[in-house]
Amino acid sequence: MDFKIVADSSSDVLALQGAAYACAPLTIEIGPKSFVDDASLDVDELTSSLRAHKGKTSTACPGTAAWLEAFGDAERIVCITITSKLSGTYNAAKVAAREYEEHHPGRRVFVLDSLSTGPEMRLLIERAETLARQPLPFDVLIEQLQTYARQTRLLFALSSLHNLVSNGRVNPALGALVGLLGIRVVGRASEQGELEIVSKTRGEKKTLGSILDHMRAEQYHGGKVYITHCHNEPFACALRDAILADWPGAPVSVGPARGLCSYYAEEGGLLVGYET
Ligand code: X90
Repeated sequence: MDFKIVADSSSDVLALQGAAYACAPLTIEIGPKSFVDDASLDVDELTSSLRAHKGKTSTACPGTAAWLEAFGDAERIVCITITSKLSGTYNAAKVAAREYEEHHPGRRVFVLDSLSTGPEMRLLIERAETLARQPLPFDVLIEQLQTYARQTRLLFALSSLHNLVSNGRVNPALGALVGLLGIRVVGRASEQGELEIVSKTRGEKKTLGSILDHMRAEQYHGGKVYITHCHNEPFACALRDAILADWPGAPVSVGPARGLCSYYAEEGGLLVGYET
C-alpha cells in the first residue's frame, strides 16, 4: 500500500523520518509581506517583523491546491489538520480530498480534524506513522487513530491573546484576562476543538503548577509529552523537569514552535501535547 501522512504546518512537523510525509503550510501576513510557514521560514525573522509592525496582521490557511500538492500521488492518505473550529484548514482539506478521490478512483484520503493543534498534532502524526508500519486495512488504521485521538490532550500557557482576539479566533472578553503584565492564561483545547480557559496565573511556578494539576486531573500517567515554545526554552525545560520529577522516565520532548503557532502563542507562549 502506497501510504502517505499529510498535515498542516500548525503541527510544527516539517518532516517525518523514514515515512512518506508532506506538510501544507499556513501563511502569516504582516503588512505587504507574506511568511509561508514551511521549512524555509526563519521564525526569528517572523517574530521580529511582528514586533516591528504596528498595523494589522493575519493568517491564511492552505487552499485546496496546496493540499492536492501535499497529497502527491499516494494511494492511501491520512491527512491531519488543525481544529476546524478555529481555521478553514480542515474544510479546504476536505474539499481537496473529495477532488482527489474523484480524479483517482480507488484511492482514499481520510481527513482527521485534530480538534487541536501544535504538539497534540505531532502525537497524532507519529501514531499514524506507527500504525502504518503494521499490516492493517486502511479502515482499521483510521479507527485506531481516532481512538488514540480521544486519548490525547492539548494545554497551553499564554501571556497574550492579542493575535487570537484581533483575528477573531477567541472572544475579546477572554483577551482582557491577560492584559496585565505577568498574567498568564492556562487553557486547553476542548473536546469540541475550541479554546477553553482553565486558569489565570501569575508567575512561572504557579503556571507550571496549574499545568501539572490539570494533567493529573486528566489522568496523565507518564505517557508521551511534547512541549513547544515561542522563545521560551527555559520555561519549557522547567515544565519538562517538573513532569519528570513526578513521572520519572516519562518520554518528554521540548522544541521550538514553527511560524503559525509562534504567531498565535506569541512571545513566551507554551503548548503541551500529552497522552492520557
Ligand atoms: O488562518 C488560519 O486559518 C489559522 C487560524 C489558527 C487559529 C488558532 C491557532 C492556535 C495556535 C495557540 C494556542 C492554542 C489554542 C488551541 C485551541 C484549540 C496556538
